[in-house]
Amino acid sequence: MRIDVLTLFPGMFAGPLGESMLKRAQEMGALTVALHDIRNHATDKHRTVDEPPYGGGGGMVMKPEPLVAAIEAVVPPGEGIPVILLSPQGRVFDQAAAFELAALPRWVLVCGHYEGVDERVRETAITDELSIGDYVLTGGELAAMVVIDAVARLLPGVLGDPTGATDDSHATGLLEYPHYTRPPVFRGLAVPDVLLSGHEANVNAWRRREALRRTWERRPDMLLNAPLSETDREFLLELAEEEIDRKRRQVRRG
Ligand code: 4GX
Repeated sequence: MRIDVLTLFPGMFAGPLGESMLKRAQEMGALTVALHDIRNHATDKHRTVDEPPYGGGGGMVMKPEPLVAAIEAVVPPGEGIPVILLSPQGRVFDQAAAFELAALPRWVLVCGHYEGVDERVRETAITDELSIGDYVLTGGELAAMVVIDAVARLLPGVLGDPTGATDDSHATGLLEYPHYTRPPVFRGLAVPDVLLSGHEANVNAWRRREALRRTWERRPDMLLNAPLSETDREFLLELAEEEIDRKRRQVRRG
């Protein structure tokens, strides 16, 4: 997979891309990230990339010519390569979007800065818009790195799991079950017996229940879309009944 990144601050990417899994994915040849400095496409002697907005209001807006020139310099026209702008106005990036991008051979990320980009950049050169969440960053670079990281770990071989990361949180549509490793007792807290039993079916059933319990407690909204078996539904009904009983006792106490 090849990802082209257009940015005014290519230096921001060195840390994340140069360590751990993203470094390994690139060394393996599973991932190529090509960084492009938008400022190289400015044409005046001051290498201007931003201007005050028409209509006033303060802040600065990225002017269209350098940004569109930068995009056109990396995207071969007419090949259907997605050109994705990171912005709070985009579709919220989630695990489903990560899977969609992981299936593509090539795509482009455009990092905006300041108050944003001239609207004509969107109209002429952007095919999609993604937001990593409902908060405001200083620029699209950290958002781009989040997207790259979430997609790279899905590429075959990158996690050491040749099938891709299919068992983790959000791939199952549930939060993850709790994990334990040695020692068996830490500060008086024991690892659940079932995990030491070596009984695989019991371990799997316990993990499934704990994943359901966590999701019920912390992200009940996710249960609306998760694929659930009849056994799962019975267990969730038990959790719901326990909660009703607790609330009933609370009300009785006043
Ligand atoms: N998820 N920001 C982009 C400037 C900007 C605004 C509009 C293009 C269009 C963000 C987010 C995010 C702040 C990055 C504004 N560029 N990006 N920047 N949340 O908050 O992706």
